[in-house]
Amino acid sequence: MLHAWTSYEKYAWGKDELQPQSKNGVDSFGGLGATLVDSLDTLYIMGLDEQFQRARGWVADSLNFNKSYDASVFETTIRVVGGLLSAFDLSGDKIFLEKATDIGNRLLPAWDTATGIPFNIINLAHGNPHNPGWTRGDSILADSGTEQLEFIALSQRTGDPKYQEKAENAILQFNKTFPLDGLLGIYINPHRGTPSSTITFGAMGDSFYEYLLKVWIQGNRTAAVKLYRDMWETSMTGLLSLVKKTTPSSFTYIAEKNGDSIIDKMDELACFAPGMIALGASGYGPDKSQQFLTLAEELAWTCYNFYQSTPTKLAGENYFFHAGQDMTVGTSWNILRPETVESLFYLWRLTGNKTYQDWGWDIFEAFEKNCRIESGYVGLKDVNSGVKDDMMQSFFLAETLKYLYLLFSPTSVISLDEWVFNTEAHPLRIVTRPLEGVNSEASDGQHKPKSHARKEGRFGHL
Ligand code: DMJ
Repeated sequence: MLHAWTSYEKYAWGKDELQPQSKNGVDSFGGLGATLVDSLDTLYIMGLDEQFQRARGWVADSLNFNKSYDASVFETTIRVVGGLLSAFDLSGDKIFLEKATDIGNRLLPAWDTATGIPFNIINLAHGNPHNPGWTRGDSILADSGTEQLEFIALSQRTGDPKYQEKAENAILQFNKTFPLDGLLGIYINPHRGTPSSTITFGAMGDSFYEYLLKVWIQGNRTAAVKLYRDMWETSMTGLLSLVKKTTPSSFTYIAEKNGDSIIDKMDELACFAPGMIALGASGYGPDKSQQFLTLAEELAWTCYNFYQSTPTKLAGENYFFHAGQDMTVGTSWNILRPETVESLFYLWRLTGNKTYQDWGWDIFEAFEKNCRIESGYVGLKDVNSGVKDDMMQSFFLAETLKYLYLLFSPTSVISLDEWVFNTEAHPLRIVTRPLEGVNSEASDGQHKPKSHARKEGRFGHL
C-alpha cells in the first residue's frame, strides 16, 4: 500500500488515477480524486496516519464536485460517497460527511424517473440525468441497484431520509416484478421497469445481488430489512440453477444465461460470489447453511484456479468452460481486480481455515512479481504473456490491497459483527434499522447501533 500510495502522491496527487508507466495522473472519473478518496479508509485501517492526514487535507481544501462532468451514478456512489462515508465512520471527522452530502445531493436527481429506477449518468454541475447511448435508453441492473448501502448510510448519518427513500424505492420497484428465481436481466427500462433476458453474476449484474444481502446486514438483520434478505434468498435459488461443473476436474462455476440458453462463461468479477454466499450462509438453518458454505468453498477453489492456471498466476477477465477442457481464458487482461481476494478474506474470517491465507499470499506474490514497477502497480494486457498496461486502478488501493491486508490481520480489525463492506470495500457501520423511517438517533448526529455496546477505539469514534 505504501508503494502504491507513495507513487500516487508523487505522480498523480489529486488526480483520479495514476498511469505508472507514463508517471502521469488521469481524471477518469471527472476529477474527483478517485484514488485519494478510495484510499482514505485503507490508509486509516493500516495506521498510515501521516498519509491519511495529507489526504484529509486535500479533501477539505481541494475536493470540488461542481464540475460539468457526466458522471456514472454507480461509480461515483461506490467510490466517492462510499469512500467518504467510510472515512467518516472510521475517523468521526465531519468534513467527510459534509463532502459525502454534497456529492449525494448532486446524484439524487438521477432517481427522478417514472418508475424510480435511476438513470445511470448525471452531470455533477447541471443535473440532466440520462442513460448511456450504448444501452439504447436502458438502465443497467448493477448500476441501479448498488447505491442502497451508501444512501441509507447517508440518511442515517445526516438524519435526512431523502437519500434512503430514493435508493430503496428502486428495490421496491424491482420487487414488484421480481421473478421466482430472483434473477433479473441486466438491462432495465427506467420508464417501464421491464428487464432484458441476459442474466449474469458478473459484469452489470453482480453487485445488485450483493447489496440485497448487505443491506440486510447493514440494518442488523431486523424485520425492517427482511425484504432484502427474502429477495436475496430468492436470487440464490436462481444462482443454484446456474451452478455447473467442469470436466475433467469438476470445478464448480456459475454460468450465465440468455433467455433459455445457458452460457458456459464466468467473469472474474463474479468471484465476489463465494464471499457473498459464505456471508449469507449463516442466515439459513443448519443444513442449508452448510450447503451454501460448501458451495462458496467450491467456487473459491475455482476462482483461485483462474489465477493458478495462467503462466503469470494472475486471472484473466473471464473464462469459458468447454467440455473436457476445464477452464479457458477468454478476455485475457488483468486490471488488478479484487474479487477473488475479497472472497478469500470472507472465507478465512468465516471458517478460520488458513488455506485461504495461503491462496491469498500466492495471488499477492503474483501481483508483486508481474505488476509492481518502480512507480506503482500496473495491470496486465495479457495474463499469458505478462505484457503490462499503464493504469493503477483506484480499486487496487480501495479493495485489493485492503482485503489482502485484512486477510492477515486479527479478526477484530473491522469486525464483521460491526461493519459491512460496500462493493468498493469501504466499511460502513452496521446500524440497527427500526421498522419505519430513519433511525431517530441519527438526527442528533449519533448513529450508534442499539444492539452493540462499543468502546472508543481506532476503528470507530462512537
Ligand atoms: C469495483 O469498482 C467494484 O468492486 C465493483 O463492484 C466491480 N468492479 C470493481 C472492481 O473490479
